[in-house]
Amino acid sequence: MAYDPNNIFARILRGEIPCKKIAEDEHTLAFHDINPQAPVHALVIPKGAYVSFDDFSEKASDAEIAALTRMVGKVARDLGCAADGYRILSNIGQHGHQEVPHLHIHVFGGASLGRMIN
Ligand code: D5M
Repeated sequence: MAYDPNNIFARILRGEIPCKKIAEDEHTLAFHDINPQAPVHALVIPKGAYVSFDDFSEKASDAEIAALTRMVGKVARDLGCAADGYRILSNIGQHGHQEVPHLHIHVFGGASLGRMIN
């Protein structure tokens, strides 16, 4: 799938629409999900134009991959999830029921999440 530069997260990255920012670095942005599914529900996205984990895992630089991984861990720690645990998830494409076509890692926490994966 070609990257759509007008998807909602691209617009957040360009500052065209607001977000509740948690943290940012050279390669990544983290913000609160607009429709939280848990007491903590954050999203971590790369600043690069990647549709999903699929193209990211193939085309992103080692620095981008490292930054995304580090940011996911930092966000979970900073939001107080590290001690009791949390869940990370990325929906990919049609079968993954991905809605926004810009890679995002969900970080869920703040309560026992049960055994469901979505
Ligand atoms: O999930 C896409 C997620 O993106 C879903 O949990 C809602 C969230 N979302 C959508 N628009 C916004 C804005 N504007 N701010 C914050 N969060 C948003 P998916 O994995 O693609 O199904």
